Amino acid sequence: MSALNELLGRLDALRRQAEEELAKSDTPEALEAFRIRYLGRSSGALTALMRQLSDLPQEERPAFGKEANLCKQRLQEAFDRKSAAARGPAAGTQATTDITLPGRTGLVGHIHPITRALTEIISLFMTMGFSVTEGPDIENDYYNFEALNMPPYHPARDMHDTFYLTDSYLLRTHTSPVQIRTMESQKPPVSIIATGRVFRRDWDLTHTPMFHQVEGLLVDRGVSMSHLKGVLETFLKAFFGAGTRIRFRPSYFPFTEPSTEVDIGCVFCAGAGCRVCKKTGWLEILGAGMVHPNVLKRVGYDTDAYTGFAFGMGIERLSMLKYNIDDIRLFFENDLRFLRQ
Ligand code: 2NL
Repeated sequence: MSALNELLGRLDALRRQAEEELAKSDTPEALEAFRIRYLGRSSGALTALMRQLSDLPQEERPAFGKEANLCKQRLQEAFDRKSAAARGPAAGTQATTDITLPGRTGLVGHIHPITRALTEIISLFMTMGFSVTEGPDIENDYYNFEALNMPPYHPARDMHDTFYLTDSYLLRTHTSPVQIRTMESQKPPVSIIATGRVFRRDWDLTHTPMFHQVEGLLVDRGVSMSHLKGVLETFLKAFFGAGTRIRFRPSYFPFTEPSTEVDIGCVFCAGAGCRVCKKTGWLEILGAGMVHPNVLKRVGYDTDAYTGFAFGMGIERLSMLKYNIDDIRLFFENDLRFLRQ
């Protein structure tokens, strides 16, 4: 074997040995020992082998020198990679992920409190057999007023309360038109709730020009006020808690007769009297009544055979009472501090 081949063989053996040992060197101490043993400038094994260059004939020296340098360079690179990894990701290059940094959490979205209340209300009434209906925001005078027993001179039509778009079109002031349209197209029995946006010219602590309403309607043979009471009590106890106290006060709406307003025991002071219930211990929560015969007649229902009850409530108000929100305007400002809570 030539002297060159002999040296190249030893170089190859040394490279294998070094690679094996580097693979096993996992601590900073082991890596430093590896560096001194193989790559050290004065006493390293590679340096020692390279010194043997002088034993070779002149013409064979460049070939061995080239191989030896390449080997040293490779080992050095492998060593550098390994030590960077061993010193921890933070000590690595910019491309290395530092798993010791605190994680960046994504922003979690929230269901808007109106949507939350609406979803729960819908699901409670569906449990009781009601279907959910919707209709257009823009209505005409007939469906918003006339069909609901509010003739042209009725004060609720006042420009101060209603957004008129033209002489004949307006933004609906309640979701009742949806129920009128349903009754026009469907024979009794009817049991529906209508949900959606409604519009009134109001803007203060407890009123916004747009708010959300849920109205309910049930028409069948033999429907009475006690059915209305049963449905509303079931709903209110499920929504506000089984211990909720409920009272029915006589009231007036043009589209129901008799009419009632329903209160629940104040959720803030449990009836003791506070700022929210104005020291009465009660909170007004919805309006209801037996559908006025004029309304049933106009949609072509036989009022000798059928009676019905109806009710309406503002979702903002229910949501405020349930989630303890004290200003209705918070719903519509989309302040993230509010929405995140
Ligand atoms: C309230 C009161 C109410 C109705 C809505 C209704 C609908 C038809 C016929 C008869 Cl189609 N009545 N709806 C009845 C009583 C009260 O709403 O305070 N709403 C926020």
